[in-house]
This record gives sequence, structure tokens and C-alpha cells, in this order.
Amino acid sequence: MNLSVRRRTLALAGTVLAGLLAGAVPATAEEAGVAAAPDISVANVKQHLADLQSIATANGGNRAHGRAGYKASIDFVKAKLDAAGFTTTVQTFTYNGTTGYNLIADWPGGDTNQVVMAGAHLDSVTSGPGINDNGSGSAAILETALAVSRAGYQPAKHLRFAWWGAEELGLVGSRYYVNNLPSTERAKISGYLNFDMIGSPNPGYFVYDDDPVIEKTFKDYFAGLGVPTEIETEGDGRSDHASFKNVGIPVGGLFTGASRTKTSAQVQKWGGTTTAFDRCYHSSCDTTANINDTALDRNSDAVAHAIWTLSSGTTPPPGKVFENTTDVSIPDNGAAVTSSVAVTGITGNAPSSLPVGVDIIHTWRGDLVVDLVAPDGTVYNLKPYSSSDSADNVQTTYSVNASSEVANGTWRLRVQDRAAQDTGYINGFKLTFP
Ligand code: DTR
Ligand code: ZN
Ligand code: ZN
Repeated sequence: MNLSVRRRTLALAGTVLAGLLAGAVPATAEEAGVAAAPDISVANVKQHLADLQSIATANGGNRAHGRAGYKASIDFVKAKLDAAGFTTTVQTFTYNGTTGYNLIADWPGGDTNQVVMAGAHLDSVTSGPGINDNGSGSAAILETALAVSRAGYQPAKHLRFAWWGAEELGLVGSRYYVNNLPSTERAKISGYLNFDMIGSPNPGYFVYDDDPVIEKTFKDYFAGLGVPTEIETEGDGRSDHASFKNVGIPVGGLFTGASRTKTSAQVQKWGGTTTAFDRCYHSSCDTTANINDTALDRNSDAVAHAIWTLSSGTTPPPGKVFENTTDVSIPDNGAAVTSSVAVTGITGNAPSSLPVGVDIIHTWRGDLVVDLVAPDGTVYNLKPYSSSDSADNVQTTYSVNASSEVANGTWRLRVQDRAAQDTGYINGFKLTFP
């Protein structure tokens, strides 16, 4: 158990212990049947930032409302969530004569009369790629959502994630969402968590001081890490949580600072320098180099801690894994190749959300068509060919409804490269049965 995990467990145990003193409360989250959040891989979060950077670079240097880079960002996030089993909706709106997009992703399950929602604006300003502002918040909640899927997390309260358009133009996308949400649906949102700039290069650790339960959830987490926090004082009205607060929905969130200068007292507390928290705020230098990894890591883990804690769900016991890690070369623009696993000892059919782990190393992954082939030959397309997806590698877990398939037998991952020049290989293929 690494230090961070040990401290996190202590934080959780501390909270539970407080309850213990107040009454008969199990000593650990697990004994309470409430799952503890998994560690969020900052490497995965940074990969999402690298992908968003690539999108901005390929689209005029930004991901702003009304520009190609923003829609490409929406498509990128949506594809990952669709593959992970989320129910996604793209909500369109018009602002300044151009179409804007909100992406809403619901995790199936949980009490839909009690919705725990997490959001981040996905748009940048026109002057730069917006990696800290706000790729950082967008990537952190994306990786948390993917962690929910990988864990097969079963929340007591329903989970909803959102990526907002046109925040930089005045909270336009989130306000459109709230204004078009019937009051009966608004009343179901038990809390909205906002993450806007959570990886600033000269970071502070600020917690919104709105809803006290949400605020305490975040403050307890950072106390468990031994990281002091301060109340976010300039946040009112400054980001998408305002759209929800304005209609009476409990809100909270995290922030690592923008153009304000870190004081010497804050430097004593957090390190860094008495300069701007983010000297590249709304500038062209807000690139992947404009991120403090420690702040991004801590805040990503805080996002997951809050989501798990506030939705008080459970994680099913680990399943039975069948894996093939033999490398299989993929012929350039050639015949399909396969990697297979022989599933045995599983009773009945496969589950309606069969986790399919795919690890393919390949430049310009858009060349590839990736399928799951069941023992009876039924083909489930995991990833279609895409002439525009220039990012590298396919390393994700898909969720497949394989409930009509008998579980035992030989399952195959089939990969075909349908365009010339880029090459690669299957690095791994994994199926997990409950
Ligand atoms: N308005 C946000 C940045 C920002 C400035 N202050 C705060 C406080 C809390 C959250 C966000 C912000 C933007 O430029 O997107
Ligand atoms: Zn901004
Ligand atoms: Zn922002």
C-alpha cells in the first residue's frame, strides 16, 4: 500500500471512526458495505490532456466555442464514455450565432431520484489550447468516470457527469442545461461538483465553501493527505457551479488558482513562488507543460473520493480474469489478426456488461477496426475505422452486452489495419467475468 493510499484509507477510517464514536458504525468503509474510491492514475489523466492538446494543435491551436477544436474535444470524450458503457447525450445550443455542445453522461443504475453530478467546462479560450483551463477538470472527471466503469461500481445514488460548452463566454452551456431541466429533474440533483482549473502550475488547494457536506468531503480528503486547504473566495459566479447554485442545487468543487498571485503565507503552506497560480491563464502557453502533476494527481483522487463518498455505493468482488498478453503484429493495411482467450469454468451466459480490456500499440489508431468475436462467431464491434482519429494506441476497457452468449469457449479480439503507413501490434486482451 503506497503512502497516498494509506493516508486516504486513514482519512476514510477517520471519518468512519468519528461516526463510530457517535454510534454503531463499522470501522471501515468495506465493513459498511460502502466502497472506497480507487486511486486515479495521473498518467491516464495526463494522457487525456495530451489527447486534448493534440486536438487543439490540429485545429488552429484552441478548443474554443464555435471552433472545430471544441467539437473534436466533445467527440473525443464521448467516444471513451460510449465504449465504457455510459449513456451519453449531446445537448446543442446556439450562442453568438454558432452551435455549442454539452455532453452529459449517465452511469446506468443508482437511485435516479438522487443524482450526484460532476461537471467541468471543456471549452478553452480562443488564445490557446486550455489544458489547465479547463482540460484539467475535464480530464479528471473523464478518468473518474472510466474508473467507475472499470470497477463496475454500483452507486446507491445515480451518477451523472457533464462537460460544458461556452463557459468562457459566460457559463453559457451549463446555464442552458439548468434552464432547460424541468424543475422536477432539478430537484433530483442532490449535489453538483465543479472542477475548473485543478492542475495549476503554481498550485493552491482551494475548496468551494458552498454546500457544507460537499465542502467537508473534500476537506476531509485533503486532511487525510496532510495537505492544507483554503476556502475559494473568488469563485462565486466564476464557473459553472453558479448555474446550479442559482437554482438552489447544493454545489461544491475544487480550484488550484488562476491569475491571482500566491502570497508568501501561501508559499509557506503549499510551496511554489509568490507569482501567479497560473501565469498562462487564458494564454497560448496553457499547454500540457502548464500543469503541476502533484496538484492534478491529488485533485483527481479528490474527485473520485467525493464521487464514491457522496454516492455511497458498492463495488462487486473482483471477477475471474482471462487474459492473453502475447504480442500479435498487425499487418499494415492487411489481413485481420486475432488474440484469443479460452474461457472455462463460468456457469451460464456472459454478463450484459462484459468488461473487454484492449491494449493495442499502434500509431494513428483510426486505421484500426477492433472487434470482439464470441465463441459462436458473433461479432461485436468495439471500435470502427476512423479516417480522422490520429491519436496513438487503443488502451481502454469496453463494456459489451454479451448476455446472449454462452460464457465458456474461445473468445477472440480481432484487429484489422485498413490504411497504409502506420503499424503496430496487439499487446494484450482481457475478459473479466463476475
Ligand atoms: N472563470 C474560470 C476561472 C476561474 C477564476 N476564478 C475561479 C474560481 C473558481 C473556479 C474557476 C475560476 C475560467 O476562466 O474558466
Ligand atoms: Zn477560463
Ligand atoms: Zn475555466
